[in-house]
Amino acid sequence: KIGSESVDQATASEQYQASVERHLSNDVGVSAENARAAEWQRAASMAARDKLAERWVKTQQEDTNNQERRAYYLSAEFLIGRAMSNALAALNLDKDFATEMKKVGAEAADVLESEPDAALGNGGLGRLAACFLDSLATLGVPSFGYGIRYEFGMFSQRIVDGKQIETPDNWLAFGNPWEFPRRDVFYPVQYGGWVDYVNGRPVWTPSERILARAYDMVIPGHSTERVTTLRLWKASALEELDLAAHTRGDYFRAAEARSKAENVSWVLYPDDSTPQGRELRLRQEYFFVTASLQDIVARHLREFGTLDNLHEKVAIQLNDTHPALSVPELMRLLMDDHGLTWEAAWYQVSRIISYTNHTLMPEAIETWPVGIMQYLLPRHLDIVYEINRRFLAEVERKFPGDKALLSRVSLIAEDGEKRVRMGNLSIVASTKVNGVAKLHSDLMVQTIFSDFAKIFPDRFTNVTNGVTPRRWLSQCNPGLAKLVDKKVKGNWRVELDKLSQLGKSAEDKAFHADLTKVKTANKERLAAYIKRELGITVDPNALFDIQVKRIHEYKRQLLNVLHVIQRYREMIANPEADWQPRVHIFAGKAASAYKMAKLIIRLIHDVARTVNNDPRLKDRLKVVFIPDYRVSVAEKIFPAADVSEQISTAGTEASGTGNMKFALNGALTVGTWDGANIEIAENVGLDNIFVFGLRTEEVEKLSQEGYNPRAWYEGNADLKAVLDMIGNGYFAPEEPTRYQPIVDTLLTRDQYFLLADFAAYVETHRQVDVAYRDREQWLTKVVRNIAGMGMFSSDRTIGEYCQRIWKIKTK
Ligand code: DL6
Repeated sequence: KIGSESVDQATASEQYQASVERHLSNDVGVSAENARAAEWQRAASMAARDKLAERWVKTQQEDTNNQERRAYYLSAEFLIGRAMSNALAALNLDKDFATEMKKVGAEAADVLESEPDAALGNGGLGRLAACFLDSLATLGVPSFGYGIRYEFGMFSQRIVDGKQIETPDNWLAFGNPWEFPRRDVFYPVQYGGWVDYVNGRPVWTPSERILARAYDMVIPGHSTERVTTLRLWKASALEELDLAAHTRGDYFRAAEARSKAENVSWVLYPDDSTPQGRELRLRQEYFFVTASLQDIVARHLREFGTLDNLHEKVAIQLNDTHPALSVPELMRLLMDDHGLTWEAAWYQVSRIISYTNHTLMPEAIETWPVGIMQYLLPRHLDIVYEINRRFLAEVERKFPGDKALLSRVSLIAEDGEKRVRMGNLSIVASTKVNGVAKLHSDLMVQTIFSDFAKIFPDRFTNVTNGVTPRRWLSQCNPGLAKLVDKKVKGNWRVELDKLSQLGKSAEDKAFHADLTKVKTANKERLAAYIKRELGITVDPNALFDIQVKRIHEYKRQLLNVLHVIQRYREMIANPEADWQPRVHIFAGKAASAYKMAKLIIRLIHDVARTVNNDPRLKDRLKVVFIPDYRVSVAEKIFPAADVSEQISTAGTEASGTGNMKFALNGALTVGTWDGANIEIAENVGLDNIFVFGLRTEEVEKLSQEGYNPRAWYEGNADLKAVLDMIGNGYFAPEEPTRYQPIVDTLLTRDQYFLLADFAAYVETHRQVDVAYRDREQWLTKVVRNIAGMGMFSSDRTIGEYCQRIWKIKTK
């Protein structure tokens, strides 16, 4: 049998190699002699895609035959990154690809690098959705992801004179070899108009109609032939051309419908955490919700011929509130299009939908002005009002006379401009509502949703996030993966718990030496990238301290900068001391309208300029901002880190997932008692992580007592000196007041308690330096980190969703 498998494998290799060459000549249209890296990339992707297509057909057939419940993951964002390495690994074709590239004289690494990232997301929430797809496929869960095929994804970030410049991300410029346009799958999407009541039945007469067209990406599972589907919707006009207008010579009018329609899926909104409330955004949300729901209902009717059992066969997960219009839309489809009564429709909807919350910040939870809803989705607004009427009546029965409670939980906010509260709408209709880390889920029921937790005590739960170990260890860090292969029995790539076996090698010096080699090679790779991109030389033997994530005040990149400046002061005061050489690396994008975040980026650059060019430091302190942070850059950064910065104010970061990727790649965390840092600490052991700063209760207490940041400034000479340097223009002599807004904010408000946490943070970094010098001790901690990361696989996370929320069996 083994013999025949290897024969099969040999045939598969030859077939793949032949297929790459065929695609190169037949689809890309160049000869092997003339092909450039990007052309090989397209040919190799198409050859892999053919294999995925076979798996897709087989998976669909199995799911149709088995008639099990399917999970549908609705998300406005899927931050997938590159597809090629992952597909090759899943198809077991990675070696064949390398062989083929060698044979034809192409550089495999250049070919992989030429693939653009699919950046259809902002940050954490979108990347989580991508990890979930990988796990849904790997666990063989009957499932679909649904989202928007944005023509332009997350903007590219360039830095000019230390300032962020956004440029459009034209990721489809050369086509997308991974997608399958489904020309026969399209649905109408309607907006506007009015609602009449004919014989008591509502009839919606929309004023605009466009189409949603399906484009599928096949997401392969690992160690299985199962796949899942990411179905993305592209907006198009019902009629692309107004021929009458064209004949009249009115060419603008002739094309107008088309461009107006296509606008809907044109650009991803680049706001992380702070919704903008623009009408086009609401159009986008409704667009992908209605297309996805129509698709789900149509599939169900094809397979079962009735809607009676829809709730038994369909589970829909709302990735935050962006798809919350699913609630009124599914009600509308069931009642208006399929004739169910309100009660029958609600029975179904409330058993189908569940909602994941990703943020505690009240300003980040979406609300839509009733006026815009009335104008764009009048029928849905009626349905929301009716859900609200029935829900408030139920609350009144449970808690009679509590008018304040009614106004707090109402789906409509009435203070000021009337608005629909999308969080409340999602909760009222959901089977389960979950947070994304233990602390976050606890705080969710104690703070923003405490009233709902009283009304629906069994509805709230926690499912801690996870990341896929395929992309975030096996593929991005092949050196470490190889070492793990040697030490760990069993397939850790799909059973990450097995990493705990590394615990017994925690003090093994030979293993430490191997780990050091791998880490150094990864740091050299990143150093070379930094040199190439920025012309800055960094020493791979220095400690690499890294903070990469969206730039946001609550994530406190600024606290990191304050520490760097303090270190700089100490070093120039005592240049001969035996300072631990360090490289402080930052990366991340700021929302285009977020002024303070952009100013922080600029400050990082000005500090870098000053520090990197100060000869007194003798290159022992370097500061680097890596531009255009994205998935493919992250894959180079995580494996190279010694220290992972996870320093949000306690109680503000829902979970974090970068924290998991760093630890999995052997970095030690410097972190606050926030989000999933707490569970990481529980799993790797408190001796192997550097926790500092105020806890959530302490932040709360300080805030209640009246936090006075200026007193902290006056009370700490170092802190005062650091802020004075920033305020006096030390880092921007050409414009000394450049950073006054930062200093003013910190001294008057300091909403995120940087000044209160400064001393503890600086002290923790002193301990890090000491710990880093004791190489064997440090490496023991590194091993214990990797060994403790088993639970942070997205396979575990998806397993929990299946078991506790969707009621879907996994193998
Ligand atoms: O759950 C994924 C991710 C968390 O790890 C982050 O802590 C959280 O900030 C992020 N939230 C968002 C924005 N949310 N909204 N709306 O990306 O989710």
